[in-house]
Amino acid sequence: GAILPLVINTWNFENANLAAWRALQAGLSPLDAVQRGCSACEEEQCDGTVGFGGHPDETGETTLDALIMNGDTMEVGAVGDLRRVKNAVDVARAVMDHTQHTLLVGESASVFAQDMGFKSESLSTNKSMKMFSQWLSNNCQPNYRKNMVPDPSVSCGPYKPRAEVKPRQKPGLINPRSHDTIGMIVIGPSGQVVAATSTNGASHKVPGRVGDSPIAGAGAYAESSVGGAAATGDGDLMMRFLPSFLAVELMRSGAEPAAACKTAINRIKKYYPDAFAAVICANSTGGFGAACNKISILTQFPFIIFNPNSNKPQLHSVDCV
Ligand code: SD4
Repeated sequence: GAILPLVINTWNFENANLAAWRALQAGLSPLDAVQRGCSACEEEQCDGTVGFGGHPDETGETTLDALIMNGDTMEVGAVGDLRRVKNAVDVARAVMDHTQHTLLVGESASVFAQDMGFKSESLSTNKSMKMFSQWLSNNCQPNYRKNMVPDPSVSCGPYKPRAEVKPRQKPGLINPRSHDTIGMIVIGPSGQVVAATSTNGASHKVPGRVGDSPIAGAGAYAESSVGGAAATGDGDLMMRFLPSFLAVELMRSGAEPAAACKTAINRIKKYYPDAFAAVICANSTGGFGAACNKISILTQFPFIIFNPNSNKPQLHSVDCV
């Protein structure tokens, strides 16, 4: 029989898991629960990789990506490159509830958020400013530019294409652990599957960069008749493969969650063996699993589940393959 409800999320983000579980216990909908869970991570700045004060871009600004998906109706709300608003997943929910759109980005997303009553404030902290100044004093290295050189008269940028094009930089090796999204799947007591993500993306990204997290099928996906998936890792590479969509499709064809996650990871690995990539999966009966690509800095991937059997947030860890 089904073991429901289920809350499962990436990494060791226990308070987020607990917040979602408590919301379910209080009778809130799975959608509200997954939103509460990701929101808890934004408030506590999980790992410095979710919410304000983390991972400044090339100009020193922290920007946020988030998504929420309702697997009953297939509605999605998402924001990318959101500026000056801390509550990224709440804004994503507002996109879902108050517009007919799926994804709003950049300054315009911030204007929308302001219209919805969200507070506009700097997302910088002493910590993020320090990361930024260290990066500047390190000659803006590492960075995400390919075949480009900064104007030598300025400390960093404007960038120009190199006169002589160098071979492509090997992908997947920039700041491999500098970004860890919260991705969460909640399955309600009656089998409603929802998913959400929230992140501040990649350190020293080119302004305007949007990662995998706010893209349906990449950062997360949910369909109540099948299950859900959520991804974390090097979004620039992962989003080329829609791993969350792929994992849900594999579960639709009968794959167990762990096997579905593994195949989604293997697809990325085939092209980018050094990619930092992990996926969590859950099916509509409460089965769950995860997979990750084994690289030097990630040999085991932690995730947390809460279900009626665990009776508390239970830390799991999967060996990367
Ligand atoms: C991104 N996927 O923006 C996110 C970050 C992440 O573990 O998940 N890091 O690339």
